[in-house]
Amino acid sequence: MIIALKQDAGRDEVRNFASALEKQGVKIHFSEGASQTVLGLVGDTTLIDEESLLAHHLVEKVIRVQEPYKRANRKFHPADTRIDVPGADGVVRHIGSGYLGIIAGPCSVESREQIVEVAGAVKAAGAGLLRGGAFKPRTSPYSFQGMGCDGLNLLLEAKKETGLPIVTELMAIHQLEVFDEVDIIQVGARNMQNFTLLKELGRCRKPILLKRGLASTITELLMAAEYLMAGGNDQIILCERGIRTFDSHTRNTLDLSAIPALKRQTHLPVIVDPSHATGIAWMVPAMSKAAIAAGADGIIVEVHNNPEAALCDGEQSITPEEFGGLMGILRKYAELEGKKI
Ligand SMILES: [Mn+2]
Repeated sequence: MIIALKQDAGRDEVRNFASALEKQGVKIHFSEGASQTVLGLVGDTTLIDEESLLAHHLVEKVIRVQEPYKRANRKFHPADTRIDVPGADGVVRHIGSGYLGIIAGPCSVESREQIVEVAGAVKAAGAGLLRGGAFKPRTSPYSFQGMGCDGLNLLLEAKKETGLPIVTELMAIHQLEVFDEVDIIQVGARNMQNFTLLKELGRCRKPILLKRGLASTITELLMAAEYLMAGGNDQIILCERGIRTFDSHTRNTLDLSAIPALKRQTHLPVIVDPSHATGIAWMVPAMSKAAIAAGADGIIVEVHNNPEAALCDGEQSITPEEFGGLMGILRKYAELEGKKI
C-alpha cells in the first residue's frame, strides 16, 4: 500500500502519522520528493482501512498495491534506476535511465588469445562491458562446462587489458569468493528461481544481471528481482532472453512485449539478449534493433572471433565485424530514442 501525502504535510506530523501506522504491524519506507512525501507500507496491509486513512488530513491519495513486489515496483519508485559500473580504465558505464548498456563477448572464455582478442574488438566497436562465461550451465553434463576459475582469471586479464567491466555467470553461492573483481554477476535463466541463491546475492553489493527463466512470467521475473532487493541489493538489471513456446524455429521466442511491460511495472533497467533468444547469428542484428526500438536499456550479445570453432553457442555468435556494423546502427537507434550509449 502506498500513501501519497498532501504537499504541505509537515515533517513532525508525518513522523507521528507513520509511527501510528507502524503500530499496525507494517514497515514504512519514506520517499521524499521535492514537494511531496510518499509512504510505502511493507507487510500485511490487509488490516489497514483505506477509508479511515483517506479521512486523515495529511493524506492525499491511497493506492492499494496489487502487485506482490514492492521494491522493484515503479509505483513505489517512479524514477528509473541507473546502474553505474566503473571500468578499470576509469570510465563509468551507465545502464538505464537514458543510458544503453552494450554488453558483448563470447559465450564462454576459451583461451587467453580468444578472450583478449574479442574484448579488444568489442571495445573498439563501442561495447561498454565484456561478457564471458567461466562457469557454464549446460543442458548436457557431457558438454563443455566452462573453464571455471581459469576462465575467470582470463576474463580478469581481458578486463585489465581493455579496462572493460566484466559480466559473468555465478551458478552456486560458494563461487562468490572468486567473484571479487567481477563487476556484474549474472544469474542465468535456469537459476532465476533459485531462491536460496537469490537470497544470498541479495546480501552482496554488486550489480546483478537477472535473466528471465525459460518459462517464467513477467511477475515471476519481478518477484525474483524482489528476492534480491529484499536483501538490500537494489542494483538489479533484468534481462529478457527469450521464452519457451510451441515454435522450435528459433531457439526461444524473444518476448519483445516484455520490454514495455517490464518498463511500466518496474524502475529497474531492462536489457535484451538477442543471441540466446534466437539462437541464430543472422537474426541478432534485427532483434537488437527491435529491442532498442521497444525501449530496452541495452543488449547483451554473443560475439566470437571464430564462431565456427566456438566451444559453445557458435551458431548464435556474431563476428566482431558484424558487431561493429550493428553498433553503427544502434547509435542511430539510441539517438532516435533520446538515449546515450
Ligand atoms: Mn551462450
